[in-house]
Amino acid sequence: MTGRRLSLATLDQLPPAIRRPAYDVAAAQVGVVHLGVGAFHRAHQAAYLDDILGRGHAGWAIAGASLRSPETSDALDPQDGLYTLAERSGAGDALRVIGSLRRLLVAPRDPEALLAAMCDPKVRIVSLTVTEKGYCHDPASGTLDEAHPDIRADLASPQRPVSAPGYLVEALARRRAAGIAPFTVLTCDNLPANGRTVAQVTARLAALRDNDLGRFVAGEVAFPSTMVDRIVPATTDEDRAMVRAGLVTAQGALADAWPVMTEPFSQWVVEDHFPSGRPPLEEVGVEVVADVAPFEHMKLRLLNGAHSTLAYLGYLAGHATISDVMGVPAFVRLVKRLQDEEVTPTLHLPAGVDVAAYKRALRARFANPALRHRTWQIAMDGSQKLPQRLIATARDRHAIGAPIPLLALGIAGWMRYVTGRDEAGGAIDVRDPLATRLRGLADSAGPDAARLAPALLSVREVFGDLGADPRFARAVTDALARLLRMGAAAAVEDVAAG
Ligand code: CS2
Repeated sequence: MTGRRLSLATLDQLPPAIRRPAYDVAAAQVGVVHLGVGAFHRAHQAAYLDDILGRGHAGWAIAGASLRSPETSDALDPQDGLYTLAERSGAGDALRVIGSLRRLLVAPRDPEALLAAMCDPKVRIVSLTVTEKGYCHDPASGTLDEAHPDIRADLASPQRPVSAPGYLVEALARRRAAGIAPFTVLTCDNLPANGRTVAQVTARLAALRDNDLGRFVAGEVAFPSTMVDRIVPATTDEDRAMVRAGLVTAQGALADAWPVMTEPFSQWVVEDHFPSGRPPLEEVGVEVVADVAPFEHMKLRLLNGAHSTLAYLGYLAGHATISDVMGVPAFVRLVKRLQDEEVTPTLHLPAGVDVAAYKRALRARFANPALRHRTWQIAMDGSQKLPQRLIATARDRHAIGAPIPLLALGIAGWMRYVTGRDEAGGAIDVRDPLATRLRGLADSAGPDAARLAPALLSVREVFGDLGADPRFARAVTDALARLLRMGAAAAVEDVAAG
């Protein structure tokens, strides 16, 4: 990155229209360590905490850690942790500089520095966005994958962890040994019952180290559940150029090595269970509730379930972004029918939510023309996402004998996608922890739904025991047969027409 950079020294030169920290950034104190300092965190939690700091609560700044790649830290260190958040819509781009990220850490470079930060008594929350696969769990059952290479490494050398659960357990053990109250673990990933799942994974890893430590984690550490929602496509060089053109000063434009693109919408629902204290989240629009489950189901099934369906089928039909897919009337009809007919009847809605308005708003968000959210990006890690996004809904429908033609088409889209070949015979760059295994199953089955569907339905991490259910298998096999025969665009047209 060349030229003048966004930093504390240049912040005041920005035009007044660009919102910036309304507090003394240098005086803010770290109260949260965050694992997984990627784009989603920087568009969501870090923006809420920027608002909290702006309201005078100086103790809630963030130390953000990357568990793998140093890229974010290397980009933001020369900028004093400052970065631009661009809220994009058809009405234009609103730029805002965020200051809540006060420290950047790269775990593999200096694991002790991260553990020391997690053991600071002033740190009362350790939050996470490490994506679904970062929890090293079995997606279908939610239990720790004890054979996971990172978990084995963490059991072999607990003091030098690799995985997110490994860091949590080691830091909690050190705090306990030092007589420091545990931090609250705040997961902000799209897992089902995310607090409970992370509690289970962490307590199990702790117990594998030492039973007493396992009991301590299970009994003394709080793991509130959350529902997080904001669409955040990966940043491109075009986005960097757009931001640079907006960061004008009298001395020329300022470069930001890693701005984050997002939409105007944002929602965060948090279970109120923070025995070690928390920021006054209600002041900045966070919904603090007793039970997150109804919000979580609504969001995972209506938003993420539809997103994955649009991503697989849209990619196969040749569309690069979700807003492109939403330009095709048959896809819009498919999503609407999926949401109305197959998902909504499975939900116990949160009190006071107008679900029709919620769904309309979702479709408008998907259609946002200013967000270039790639179908390929959402298609990533499907083995970790499908269980809570589509399969749980199918399971509930199945339990009451209700049909699932639309869910089945989404699941079939995933099956077609993980074969690694698109409809024109070109290669698909399938990113998934199970990619090699899925590809192997698909290669031996060949492009025949009657063989391919059962081969993939046997993957228990994804389907659990539902894969063996003849009625479910028939619905998915039929959908896959249609998809292979007609291609995605025509299959969507056909199924959406009902
Ligand atoms: C998306 C989510 O990439 C994906 O799988 O479905 O990241 C989605 O954009 C967010 O959950 C929206 O809150």
